[in-house]
Amino acid sequence: MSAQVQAIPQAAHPQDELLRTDRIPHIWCSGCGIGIAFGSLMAAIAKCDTPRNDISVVSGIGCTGRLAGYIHLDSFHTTHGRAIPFATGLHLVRPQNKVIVASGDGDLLAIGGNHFIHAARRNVDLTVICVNNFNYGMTGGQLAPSTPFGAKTTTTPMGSPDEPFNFCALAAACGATYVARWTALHIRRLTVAISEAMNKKGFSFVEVIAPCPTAFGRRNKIRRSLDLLKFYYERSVVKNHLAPGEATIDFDNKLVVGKFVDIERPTYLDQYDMVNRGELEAWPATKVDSSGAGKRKAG
Ligand SMILES: Cc1ncc(C[n+]2csc(CCOP(=O)(O)OP(=O)(O)O)c2C)c(N)n1
Ligand code: SF4
Repeated sequence: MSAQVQAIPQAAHPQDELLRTDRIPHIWCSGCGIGIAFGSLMAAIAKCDTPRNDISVVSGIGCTGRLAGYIHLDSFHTTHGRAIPFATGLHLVRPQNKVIVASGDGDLLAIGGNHFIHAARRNVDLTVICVNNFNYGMTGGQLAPSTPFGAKTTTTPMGSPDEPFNFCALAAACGATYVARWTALHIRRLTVAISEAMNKKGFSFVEVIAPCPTAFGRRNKIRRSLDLLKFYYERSVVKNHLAPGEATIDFDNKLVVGKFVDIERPTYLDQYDMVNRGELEAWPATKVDSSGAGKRKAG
């Protein structure tokens, strides 16, 4: 090499610090939306004041589940459907931690559905991010609880006969304190939503509508990731604070995105502490008349 030709320093990626670069290349297909959700999560973590040692990420199994393996934090790749119970245990032993769950729609709401509804009901202080690509990507594209009515999957080659869940309505009905949905093309709003969810006390939920060109798009004749992204984005209508039950995902009409819930309510640990410190009045709060007065006479 001549003296004039200098080696070009390798440019650092701005999020290198949060990446386990030794694990790259990742397994995701080109055009997969999980990478975008991952990028937003890293951007939200980069802005967060909590020390890195006090942030943990838990995921289950699936393409989205692989995320835990690529993030340079205390992260746990658990079993299929069990990210929420694992994260709940972690939160209970280290309540100072911010615990983030990143999960696919199948992992979180098919096999893991019961954990989701009960953690939201109890208001366990977790941030739950669901990458909703409308099918089981990792195992080849089977029907998920999010698959749109009529959409084709490997297990419903004629089209899905099932009505899908509205995850945001479900989370809100179960008591989540923060609920938002954005597509993978609303990157800035998605990043803000993840930041807000991380700063919210209680069960916060962010749904990311993401392309899976390989398994879902291909079967439904939208093979290119950009076409899928465009398909979702063009149908999306921003309706912040809309009642979550009305926040439909209707591909022939509107795919409603926005922040639907942002409320305060005592967390699971607040209530657990209150009860176990003996600060609770005896149940029931209203007195019961046990004198016998008011009893109906026999005969
Ligand atoms: C107990 C158990 N049942 C089934 C599987 C097979 N399995 C692995 S990933 C997966 C579904 C993944 O779909 P989703 O959660 O939507 O994530 P994606 O791959 O689409 O990101 C299934 C059924 C498993 N690993 N463990
Ligand atoms: S199969 Fe689908 S979800 Fe899985 S990495 Fe490929 S595009 Fe992404």
